[in-house]
Amino acid sequence: MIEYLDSNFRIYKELAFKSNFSMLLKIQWIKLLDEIESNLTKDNTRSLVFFSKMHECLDIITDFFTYDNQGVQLDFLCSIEKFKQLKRYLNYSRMDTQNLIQLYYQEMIEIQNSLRFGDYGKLICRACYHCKEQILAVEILKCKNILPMDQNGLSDPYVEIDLKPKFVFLSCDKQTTSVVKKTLNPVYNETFDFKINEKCLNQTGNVIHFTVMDHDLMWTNDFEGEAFLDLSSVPKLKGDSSDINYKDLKYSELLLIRPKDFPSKIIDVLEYRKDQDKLALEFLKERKDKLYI
Ligand SMILES: [Ca+2]
Repeated sequence: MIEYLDSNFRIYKELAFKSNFSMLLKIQWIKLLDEIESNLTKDNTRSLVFFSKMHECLDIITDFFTYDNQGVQLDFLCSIEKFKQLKRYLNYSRMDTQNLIQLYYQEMIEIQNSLRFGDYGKLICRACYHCKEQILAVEILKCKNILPMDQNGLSDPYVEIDLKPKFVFLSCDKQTTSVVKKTLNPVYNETFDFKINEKCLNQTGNVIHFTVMDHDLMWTNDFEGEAFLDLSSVPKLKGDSSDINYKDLKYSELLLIRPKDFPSKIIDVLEYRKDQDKLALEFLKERKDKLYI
């Protein structure tokens, strides 16, 4: 392909004015990105080797188009949104599954922090870490303005609290608040302890995962929304837990989100791996119920 482009561009270069030639290169660049993207999404059975080759291919084409600064400016090539997306996607495809999963939770935290308004209500909670006892304490205060899930225009909400990624917190089980019946503004005032090592608080991509559900007696419980709290933002308390004045600890107001509103390329990459990769499969299984609601 490079040979083809080279010989054709040589002809154009001789015939066209410099500005026209540069315009032609830019148009061709965007067309090529379309072509690469359509190849990536055509088939579900792409292997890691395939992704790696596509990444190499993108690098070679980038070099060709910039041509030692005599072609299109690298800044222009890199400024195209499709190029950024492709590059990110192909970078993901070269990362190992554990890193990808941690990056996914990091993405969720970034989304969470960037939002000013939400459609699914909010969760008010706070957390702190007791260094001496190695206990993470998570307090669920209340939810506000969640969506009605039942025919009476209300819900029976409860909150699941879990630490993610699962492979980091293997010995921590999910914990659950009580169900508050027939309300869109449930108050819980419940605290949950998790025994974890302090170093888990320093690793990016480690999060507290909150899932708000509507309890149903007859049917499957409904997903209201979820929220994430970065473990590295949790204050570390040095004294004994009995000495601590909890009034000084601030509450966080977390907007509930639904992952279908923020499709992630990381999910696509893990989908390709799931048949050979148990970790990817388990992660997707756990996320699956929420991804498309
Ligand atoms: Ca219900």
